[in-house]
Amino acid sequence: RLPTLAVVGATGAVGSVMLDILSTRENVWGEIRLVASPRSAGKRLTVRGEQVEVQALAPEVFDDVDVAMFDVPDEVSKEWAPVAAERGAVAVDNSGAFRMDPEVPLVVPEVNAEQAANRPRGIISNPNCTTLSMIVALGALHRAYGLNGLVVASYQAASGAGQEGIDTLRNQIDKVAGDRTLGDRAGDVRAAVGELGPFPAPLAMNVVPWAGSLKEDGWSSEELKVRNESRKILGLADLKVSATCVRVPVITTHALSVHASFDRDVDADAAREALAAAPGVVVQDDPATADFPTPADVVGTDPTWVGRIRRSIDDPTSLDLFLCGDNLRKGAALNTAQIAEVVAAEFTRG
Ligand code: 2RA
Repeated sequence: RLPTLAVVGATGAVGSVMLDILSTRENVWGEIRLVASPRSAGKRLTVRGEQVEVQALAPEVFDDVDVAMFDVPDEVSKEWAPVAAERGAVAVDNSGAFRMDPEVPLVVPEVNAEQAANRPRGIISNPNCTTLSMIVALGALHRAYGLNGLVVASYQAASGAGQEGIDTLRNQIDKVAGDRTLGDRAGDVRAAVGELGPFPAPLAMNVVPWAGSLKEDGWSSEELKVRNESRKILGLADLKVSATCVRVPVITTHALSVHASFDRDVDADAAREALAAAPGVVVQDDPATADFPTPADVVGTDPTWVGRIRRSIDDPTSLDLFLCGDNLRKGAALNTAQIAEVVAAEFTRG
């Protein structure tokens, strides 16, 4: 019997990418049930070429479900992932609700797939999209050299803030496009863009050094997620991590510039080879021909793209690199689907 899958949050920004991913990856599922808030119940969505009616979230939708994916806000996951688990499903959750729970594994299949089996609460967490956009490549470098420190600057896309983020950036771009008087006086862009939406400053024609909510000592929640989740996924409880998370006027695909320090001397060519050999990573690195990853070229693809790989001039044990990953695919839906497939393999193995 092929396992039954429920997709909770099927109508959201990540949910629609999930339906595309489930329709194009090798099919390992029997029934696929689509679930959303009562507001969206009754809608018909296409998955694997078939129309499926969306059901309202309720305990009974999890009956006979083997794996339930959640792409919903933290508070919805907090309440409903345990309900799915109680009813016998393995919950794969893409919210922040359980990521740092010691009884919930935080899984990136290319890095720590084996941890998916150790799930005392019946819940597996999917990391935050910013962590996910770099961690597959960093896992490969850790295996080669032993990672001991990260200094990260992110360049995060508007869609990380959901459909509201996308709509806000598009509306702001409409407002400033074609106005050649803007951009050389303080405040002129702010006056022109209108609604700020989920961002604390204008995003069109700007960069904003903020994502998430304010935590202790001036850190943002997003910066703490990059630190804490990287430590948990790599199994490096003392890894030194400093992150500065920045929003940029890109619709989809997060980019990161990373200074990574290791236990051993590194070599840029050997690092390129280790990255090129790693599953899920593509090296695009020839600055002489302007060949490096950018969000505009990477969006819609599955891998983590890496370029600008250099050995630090002042420290032979450090590498500097630039990474790009589609925050809605590997950063969210794809990694969730990959975790679910790891669990599905347990069912088909019997
Ligand atoms: C962001 N990482 O980009 C967050 C969303 N998960 O805002």
